[in-house]
Amino acid sequence: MIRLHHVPLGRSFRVMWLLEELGCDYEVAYYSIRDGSMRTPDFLALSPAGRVPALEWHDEVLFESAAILQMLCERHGALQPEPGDPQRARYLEMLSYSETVGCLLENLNLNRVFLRDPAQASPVVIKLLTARLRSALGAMEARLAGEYLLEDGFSAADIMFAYGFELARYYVHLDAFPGLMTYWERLQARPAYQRAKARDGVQDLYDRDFYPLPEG
Ligand SMILES: N[C@@H](CCC(=O)N[C@@H](CS)C(=O)NCC(=O)O)C(=O)O
Repeated sequence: MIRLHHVPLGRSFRVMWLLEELGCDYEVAYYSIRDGSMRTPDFLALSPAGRVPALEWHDEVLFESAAILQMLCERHGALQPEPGDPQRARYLEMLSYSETVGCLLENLNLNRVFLRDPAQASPVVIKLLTARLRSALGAMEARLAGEYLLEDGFSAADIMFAYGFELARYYVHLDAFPGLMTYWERLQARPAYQRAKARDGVQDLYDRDFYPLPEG
């Protein structure tokens, strides 16, 4: 039995996409960050910090997207360079770097989307976080050499990173990163990505397509 605990457009989408790439059969339990469903004792027993993803994998329960991706790749012997492979270090670097991007997005979300009173948001912090996000993406634009993050082809590192790139569009103009845009279009064409998108659900995080920088 595989059950993914998921928020539409949340980091749990990474796991959903990988499960589709691996051809797994899985159930989805849907949550919202806004309705308290992630603070129930039942959910906290699965994910102590009340976060998604959490994955029930037969008789195990795991949280943290990078760890879940890593576990799934290991169990399937797929979509990651094995220990000892020359691409392994770059792969691990990209798994972690994706959460550098993820944390910037999370802090932008807190300031721009989740505060009940928008007046509590800090324009200075928003500008700083947006600049840091732009620079984190710029570093990847310069790094991207071939079709995917690793020379050997598509891997779970692409899933980790591309999820953040998809969300960054709410805060930065992605046409500033033409290399990443081409890469992103290539990933979106993958049948497994499209199957995952069909199961993602309706997001209730963002209420507009783009959040421009505050005035001043
Ligand atoms: N580093 C964790 C972060 C998980 C995380 O923060 N997930 C968000 C959704 S993208 C969440 O569940 N937030 C709920 C909350 O902050 O209450 C991972 O990659 O799994």
